[in-house]
Amino acid sequence: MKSWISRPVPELPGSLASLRLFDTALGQVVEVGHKADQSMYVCGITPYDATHMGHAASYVAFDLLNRAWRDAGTTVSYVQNVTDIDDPLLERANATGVDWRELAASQIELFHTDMDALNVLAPDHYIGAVEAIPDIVPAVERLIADGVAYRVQGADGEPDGDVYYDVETAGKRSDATDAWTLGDVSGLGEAEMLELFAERGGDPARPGKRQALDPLLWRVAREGEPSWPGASLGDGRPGWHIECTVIAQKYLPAPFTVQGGGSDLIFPHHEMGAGHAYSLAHVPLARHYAHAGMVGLDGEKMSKSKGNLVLVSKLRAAGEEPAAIRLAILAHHYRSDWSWTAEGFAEAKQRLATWREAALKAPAASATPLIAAMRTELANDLNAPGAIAAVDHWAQSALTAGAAEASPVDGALVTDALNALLGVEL
Ligand code: 5CA
Ligand code: ZN
Repeated sequence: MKSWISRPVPELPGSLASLRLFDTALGQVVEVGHKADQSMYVCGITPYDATHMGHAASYVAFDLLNRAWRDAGTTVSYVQNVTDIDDPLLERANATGVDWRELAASQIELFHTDMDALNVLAPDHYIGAVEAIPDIVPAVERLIADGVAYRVQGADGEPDGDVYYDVETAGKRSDATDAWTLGDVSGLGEAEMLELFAERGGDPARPGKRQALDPLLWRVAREGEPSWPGASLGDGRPGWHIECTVIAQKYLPAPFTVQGGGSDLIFPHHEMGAGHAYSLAHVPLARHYAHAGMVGLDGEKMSKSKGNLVLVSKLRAAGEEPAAIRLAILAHHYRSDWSWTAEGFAEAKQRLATWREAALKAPAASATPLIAAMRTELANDLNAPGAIAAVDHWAQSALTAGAAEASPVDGALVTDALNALLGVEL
């Protein structure tokens, strides 16, 4: 599928030192390691209500990682999916009387426009679930052949043949130190897993499953639902986790460096995806799992059902500047849960105006130490608020020094650094 197009990233003198990142599975900040090539997979949208501030914040978070790596002189392979077939998309399409394909296409288009506006670098491969089906089918067939997936007999009017992943059997397959067992990514206990599984698309009570937590791999065709050829599986459509696993395995090295998404993807999505991947490839899917915090509105969870979505496109249509939206997001550490507020946005707009004024009055020799300070902050688990504080500090001294001492060279360099490292265009 076509992606959006990245805006150019200015080259800066010097480079970022090696990066430390919080690893969800290890529960601590780790050295990511300085390599010539890094790779990341960031879970994409399910295109029915794009792009709210929570989505935007998760892509801006991993854009910081992308930019930090690039600044360190690293080549980055970046893959993102789009869940262009899944229950929530079909439910929304049915509820609103829109064809699911049209709904998906329109929301994907909107998402790309928003990502471009927010200066988020585009993935190298942008892959839809539907286009991945020819790769997903043989993967599911292999899992069945290997005895870690099974078909369920239909009950209560459901057809026979839905395929589920056997988490228990899969987890016992290998005693290699890097082998996956349930809980390795999320670190959750069974009760928490059961609750989240039901909340986030799982079907713990489905009759015929071996374990309540077994996730769906292939859903055979139902009347009135779209389906695709599934070879020995029969016509149907893929489950959610296998989609990301198969796309990541096809387009990235095994293991790739970072699997990213919002913290609501830790379980079951990234947990199960890691399991699927290990069962298929016998190596871990990713070296590190990283997650961005959840964004709410004025202290409440942002959700379509509550009608409290803050959409990037709506703000843009109201004439708000994308750079200010991005700066409002970056004022919060990517791992924290936070709320979008009018005050927070007003502060970001004010800050952007201050920085613009300061760039015209940048003191001589002020850019190099500022860039070093920003790099130090960003290398420390992508501490954007720390980097922002460094820029604020620099801006205050620039504005105090007065225009007489202004150095256009430094102003230009700081402007480049804000763009290259934070993605904020002055
Ligand atoms: N298509 C799947 C991933 S394969 C999906 O979760 N789509 S999504 O549209 O629901 O979410 C896209 C990304 O935005 C995910 O990384 C998700 O964790 C993140 N996200 C969703 N809601 C929020 C929120 N309120 N705050 C922060 N991030 C969010
Ligand atoms: Zn995903």
